[in-house]
Amino acid sequence: MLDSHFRKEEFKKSVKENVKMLYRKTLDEASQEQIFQAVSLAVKDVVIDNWLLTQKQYEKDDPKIVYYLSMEFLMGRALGNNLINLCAYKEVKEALDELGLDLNTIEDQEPDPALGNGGLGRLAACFLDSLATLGYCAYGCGIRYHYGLFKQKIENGYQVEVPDNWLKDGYPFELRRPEYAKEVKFGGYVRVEYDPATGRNNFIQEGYQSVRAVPYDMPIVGYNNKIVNTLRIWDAEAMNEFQLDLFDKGDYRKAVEAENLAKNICDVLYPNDNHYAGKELRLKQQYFFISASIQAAIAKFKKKHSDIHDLPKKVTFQLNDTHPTMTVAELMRILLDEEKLEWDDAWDITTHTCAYTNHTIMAEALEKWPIELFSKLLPRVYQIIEEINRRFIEEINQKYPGNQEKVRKMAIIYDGQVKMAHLAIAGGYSVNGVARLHTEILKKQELKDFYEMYPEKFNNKTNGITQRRFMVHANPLLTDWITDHIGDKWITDLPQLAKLKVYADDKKAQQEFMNIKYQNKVRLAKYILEHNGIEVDPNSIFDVQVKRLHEYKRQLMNILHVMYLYNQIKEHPERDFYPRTFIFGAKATAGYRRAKLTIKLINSVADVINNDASINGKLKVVFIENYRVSNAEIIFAAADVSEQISTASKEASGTGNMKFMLNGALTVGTMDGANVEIVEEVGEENAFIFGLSSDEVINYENNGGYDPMQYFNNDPDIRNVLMQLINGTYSNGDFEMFREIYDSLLNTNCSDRADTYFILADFKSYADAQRRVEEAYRDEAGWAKKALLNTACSGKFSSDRTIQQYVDEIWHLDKVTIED
Ligand code: 26M
Repeated sequence: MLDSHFRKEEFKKSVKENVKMLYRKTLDEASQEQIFQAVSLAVKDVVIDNWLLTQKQYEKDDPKIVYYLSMEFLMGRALGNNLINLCAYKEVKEALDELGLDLNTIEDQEPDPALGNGGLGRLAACFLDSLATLGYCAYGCGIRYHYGLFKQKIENGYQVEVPDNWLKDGYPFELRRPEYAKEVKFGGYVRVEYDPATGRNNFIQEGYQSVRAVPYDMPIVGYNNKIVNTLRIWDAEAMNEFQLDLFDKGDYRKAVEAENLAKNICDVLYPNDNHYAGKELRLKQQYFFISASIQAAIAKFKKKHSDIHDLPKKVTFQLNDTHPTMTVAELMRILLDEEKLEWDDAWDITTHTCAYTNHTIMAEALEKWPIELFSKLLPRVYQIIEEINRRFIEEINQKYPGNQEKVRKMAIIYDGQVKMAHLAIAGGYSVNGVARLHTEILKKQELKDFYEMYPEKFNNKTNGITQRRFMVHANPLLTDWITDHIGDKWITDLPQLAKLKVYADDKKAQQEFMNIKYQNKVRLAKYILEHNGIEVDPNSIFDVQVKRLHEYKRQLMNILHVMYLYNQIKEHPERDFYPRTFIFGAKATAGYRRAKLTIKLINSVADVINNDASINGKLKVVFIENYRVSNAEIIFAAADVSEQISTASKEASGTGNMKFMLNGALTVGTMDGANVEIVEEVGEENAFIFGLSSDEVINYENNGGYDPMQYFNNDPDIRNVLMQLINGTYSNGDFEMFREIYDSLLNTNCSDRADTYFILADFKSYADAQRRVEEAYRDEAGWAKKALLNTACSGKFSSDRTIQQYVDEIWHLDKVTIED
């Protein structure tokens, strides 16, 4: 299906016209950035037609809507992806060629909209792609951060954070919608007033400050189906009329306060990943976008429906982790105070409309807000949560009479804190984990009491990724190869990749497959040379770990193993060692000292190893600066080995693991998160599994008995590597530089248990898995087969499958098709 706007001549004309109208320039005078704007505008023109068509169809069909509420949407660049989903990429590339322009260069002008940290935000973006592609009516709701996740620079081996001013040149794929602005109220107090007409109390918030929430809409283009959904991100502005009014009354101070409150709400995305910090501004951000989103959703519902009791039939609010849990209380507030419903009625509606996804079992990620902060900022919402809590405790007491322990563990408000996860579970009809193992751990451990009380709420939805971005856009060579062999249905039906299995032993197919991998490695090598100034050999094994830097993800174990290999090569220069390039990419939260020191360690080890001519280039270490969605696409396509080495039980799912597998990389991994299901699909013989099981880890954690010092005492290889952290090997003789890391593994001076993430326990079995990698890689045909099978068996991990399961088992949405 080729849209008429993409007939080449018309498209070329439109680009030229746009350059003229926007910049008063001819093509040859325009900068690449200006050409990007002009091309994007030409594409937006087509997208908007389909956007209008889609909204008309929704208007007509009145399907049930899911609102995917998320503090983060890690969208990545839109231009290339939109062209892919419009099935116009090749035509547009050719048209631009004819104008003497290069589409890749133009795509590179687009800032990466980085409105997310990592897995959770990228998952939200994949889900929006799948929802549009499958034809479901969905809105993403979030925040229009003026600064996305920081850009990472590496200076002297250290991470330096640089602000990401992504809106600076104007973003072509957003549309300001001031006509849908909403008022959001903060602070003040609640006045209770008896209403003789209804015989009930009215609760009136007074003395508050208001912020105007203004939505910006971004189009979400479905694949080849004319559907365009909406990502609605809210920006904060001062309430102008209100402000003028205050000026008239001479209350200048209040006017300025209102202005200031609005000013900073949407300034910046908090760069924490899997860590809760308890900042007031973060709470403001949460209520700001939730209140605006829920108000807008209710207003939309009421346009078509007169009975608010029908809300659960027409709307689901999916909470992406606990960050949007305010939804439960805000919906209650609207139903009680504005719709004037009775409590039980309102609660019934709320608990049939909200659903919660849990993304982590890391204790430090759990949101617990101090009640003092909460009640001051959101007095009416807090009052409602208190009543929810009172009734919830009543329910606990009924179920477990006299069991104070249950109340202590499950209450929504306890120890002076509001526990957001408890509110999300009590206030919704579904609780899901993001991989089978993760959901089982939730049921058996972290949320055991809640599972006992509400077993029917719990379900699993194993994560997925969109093949449109992570194969069709990221890996055009493999895309064409696959389509040549099995047709193109896999683009919307990934399990069709299984048809490739018949080629696993086919010599020609193997060669072609590995040749494409080689070309993608050349592309990455070029990127690394341009961006890092390091030359890497595309014939070496590309062994890649890219993800946020966190202790539980164990980048430290990876680099310690590199240090170990280096020692081995130096000690046994005669031994055959298959050349390997270890590639890292990771951002660390600004305040996370140990994570930042790990980045420094990786870069220091890289410096020493890459400059040691005596090892003949057998080993290279590269830290790719500023890992993000756009360079991820190049990295996944080029990987031979995928490092998924979290401490078992800690990684809820992982989604990078799936992107590697799809692109034919083999997993070195623990039995954690979705790795378990990856191995189940591809077969244990086509992956390299090692390490403690989640049961073993949990057992140590619950019962003690882990002693990392034993490994240090009894294993000279481990001891050597650890000593090199404190003898200056990688720090120009500075003994102190990496001592904190050394201490974290063996000591004792640290607040937590030594080696919290069982690096020493798993080290030898990791090294052994890596030996098996090398051996397997030497068998060229054998490796090609394994790589091909990884791609062929990755069908389960499409977000299309995940979304269909959300639809069938949680949301129950109606499928929509666009009538032409
Ligand atoms: C919390 C409080 C204040 C500021 C930021 C946060 C916060 C932000 C992001 C907390 C957690 C955040 O993300 C967690 C995350 O990305 N979890 C990952 O979710 C993926 C998708 O389900 C899983 O695949 C990963 O295993 C999981 O770590």
